[in-house]
Amino acid sequence: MMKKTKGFARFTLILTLMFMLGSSSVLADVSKQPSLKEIYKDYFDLGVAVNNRTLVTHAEIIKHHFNSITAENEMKPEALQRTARNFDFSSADRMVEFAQENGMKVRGHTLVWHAQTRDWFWRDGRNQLIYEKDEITAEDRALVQRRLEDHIEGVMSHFGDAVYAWDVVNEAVSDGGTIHRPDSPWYMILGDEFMKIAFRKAHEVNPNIILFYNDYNSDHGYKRGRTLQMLQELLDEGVPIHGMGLQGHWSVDGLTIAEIERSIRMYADLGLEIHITEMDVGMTGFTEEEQAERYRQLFEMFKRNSDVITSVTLWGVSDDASWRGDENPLLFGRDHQPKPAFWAIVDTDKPWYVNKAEYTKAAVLKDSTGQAVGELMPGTFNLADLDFDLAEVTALELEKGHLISFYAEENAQGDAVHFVSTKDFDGAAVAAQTKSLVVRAVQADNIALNKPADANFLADRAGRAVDGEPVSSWAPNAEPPYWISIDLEGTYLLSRWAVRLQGTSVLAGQVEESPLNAADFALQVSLDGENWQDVDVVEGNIKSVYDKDLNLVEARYVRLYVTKPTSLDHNQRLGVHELEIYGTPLAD
Ligand code: 9MR
Repeated sequence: MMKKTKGFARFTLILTLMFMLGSSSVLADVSKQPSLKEIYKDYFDLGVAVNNRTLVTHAEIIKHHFNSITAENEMKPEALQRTARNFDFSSADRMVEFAQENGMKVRGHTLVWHAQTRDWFWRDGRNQLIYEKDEITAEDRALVQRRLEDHIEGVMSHFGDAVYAWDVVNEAVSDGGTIHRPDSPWYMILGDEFMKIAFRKAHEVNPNIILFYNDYNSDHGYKRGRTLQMLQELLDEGVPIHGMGLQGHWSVDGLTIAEIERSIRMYADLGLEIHITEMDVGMTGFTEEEQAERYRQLFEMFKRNSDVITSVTLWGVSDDASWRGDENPLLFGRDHQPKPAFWAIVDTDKPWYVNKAEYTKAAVLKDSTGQAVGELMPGTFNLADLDFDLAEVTALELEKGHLISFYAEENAQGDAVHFVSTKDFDGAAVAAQTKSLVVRAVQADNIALNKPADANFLADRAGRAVDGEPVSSWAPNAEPPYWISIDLEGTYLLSRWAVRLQGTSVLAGQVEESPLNAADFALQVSLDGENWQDVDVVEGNIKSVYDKDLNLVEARYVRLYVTKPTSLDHNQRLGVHELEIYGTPLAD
């Protein structure tokens, strides 16, 4: 046996430390995450802005999830040509090399901008800033035009086809009343010619490259009209512009999805290809879940418009490496782990937590010491095949929106008992009576929608309470009790119910509280349509919407049973505009 020396001990210690770091580090986890570029490959390229630091610190995430990169700063004029004719491509080349080694595309950002551009571009032979001169001469203009063209030529010929698309001009449209941003030295010196010069030169240097105009807030009404007008005029003159870059610095609130979508279609109607070039979604004042929902809706909309959107680039990898870091706007958190926003775009048809559970875990089972003895993904398992003993389990921790069902027979057959998270679970008793279990997401749809409905008054109008139409209602006008029942046409495990009462109607003023609602009522459930059991009893309600989570309960039929409307004396009228039931179908 090898004798342990001091050196050997240190070596094993380092190995152990490396192993510990390795096992908990991002590197170890990233490959298990669903790859975003794979998920979106039939829709558009998925890009990310990188910088010298993140190219190293976030390399695994970048490679796994993205198939396009943009240099956050390293291809801007001040980075490539800090002083006249002294091109420095070192950082930019490293990025192109990284992209090529990993089969990624490179978007170039940006050739012509008023910012991050050294002012030597705009100084005359006497070192005077030309745009500050009282009179700008033809000679001054020629000088600046030459520098502009030389920069474009130098940069584009250096990268050749390795940079497949360029933001030729960035942020030229004004935030005020004029079309052109008045404080841009390019505009001050060359007038609106500078756009034409830039695009024509870029196209001349390399006709293979797709050329973009890129800007922020171009989807906002205040800026959109002017931007469309400017682009239309340039296109009418035959200026080679191929694409519109919408930066996409959004927030959880702000523009509606419909408004952003309308803008995308308007730019596309000019015949332009659309790139979302600098996407992030600031979440100040909102939760990570609300941010996730906004990301989900945006990506759902991008997919709908993938006939014109060919690339979506996130402006940074994780919140600690974002220009708006205090707004935590990206898909990965400060710990470089996926946020709810990441999980939300993995599958835009499902809630983020369902996607997350499918790739991580949906349930943790713990013993009396608080130790996790088992972890389960969504799925069906026979107890005999589990690698832990259910009898030892005394607590269940389900991921948000999930439940666990134990069945009397193998393969989820026979009678079942159902649980959500609980600290008080008798694993021994459950194990003695069951042979299989199912872990699944609670369904998020309203299962009462358009199902057969019946009532003790105005039965022919009962369907109006389950038609998904908020204006129509079932409105009995007689002596209570009133009831309306729904046949769910299958057995479900109910987890939530909601009723939208008279106060939600336009006539009642769509008020939060109203004397025209229901005061005393109950939700009842039944398996046979004859024997009913109260599962939620409410007294003295005045709210127009009652929405409540339920203790899991099995039902085929549900009934709203109203014993007292809140309505005024002499008017017993009650309006049920919508009765909603949420639940998960159970295998028979
Ligand atoms: O993310 C970039 C940040 O690191 C720079 O400090 C900043 C300087 O202007 O530019 C940021 O990127 C901008 C992009 O080039 C153009 N659109 C707005 C972006 C955010 O400011």
